[in-house]
Amino acid sequence: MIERYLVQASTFAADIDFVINLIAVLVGFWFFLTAGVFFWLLFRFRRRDGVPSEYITGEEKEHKRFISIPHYLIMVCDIFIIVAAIQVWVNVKQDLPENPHAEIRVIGQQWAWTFVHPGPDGELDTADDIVTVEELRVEVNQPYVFHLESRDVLHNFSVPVFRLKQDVIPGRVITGWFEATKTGTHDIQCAEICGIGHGLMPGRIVIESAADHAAWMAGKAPNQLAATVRGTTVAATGGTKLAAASGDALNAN
Ligand SMILES: [Cu+2]
Repeated sequence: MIERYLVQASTFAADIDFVINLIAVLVGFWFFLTAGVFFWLLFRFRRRDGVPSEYITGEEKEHKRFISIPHYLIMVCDIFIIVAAIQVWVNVKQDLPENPHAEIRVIGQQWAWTFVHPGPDGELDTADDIVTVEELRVEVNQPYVFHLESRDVLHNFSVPVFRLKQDVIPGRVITGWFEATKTGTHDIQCAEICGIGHGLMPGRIVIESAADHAAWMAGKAPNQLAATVRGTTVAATGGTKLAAASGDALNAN
């Protein structure tokens, strides 16, 4: 259902859509059933002249089963949802790829995203790191590990086409992964209210072929931002250093 409106562009997007669809179908079934029964009862037992209302305590067995039987059936539905959700959770949030193609750093701040790419040597925190603001570039069909950091408040790194959403918490480095399955340019959003400019915190992810990605990298000399971000984390002292160095670039936006 969801992929008709928003393309699936990561290896786990279909799994997450499956869980959302499963919940929608199971909860939707009970919602429409109970709403239907409710309105039917309202109509069937509406006030009528000369018919006194019946007093029901709900304690008799034949009355109680109208609650207990649906209750047990709904609990069976819950088991399906929990099993599916845990499987997807472990795959997406607990496990990390053993041999990631590259590691990237994603830094949220009021109100922009900064991305640190490892550069041609494939290693973060080296001289050839490529730092961009509001544009993340990755190679298609390659697993990436990302490290999320915040320079100020709570943000949330959200890539809707990946079905990826992860809180970014100041003082912590949160690690996760993704593997893109389609080339293209898509939105990155902040999905946590982070201040007055929250809605103006856009980013984009450019998913490209290996050749295009190599060409982009070759044409991108390591810049001054990279030298400053290198070897620092926001959790430590790097936050203020980065702020000073990237101020010009960010203010230009
Ligand atoms: Cu934000």
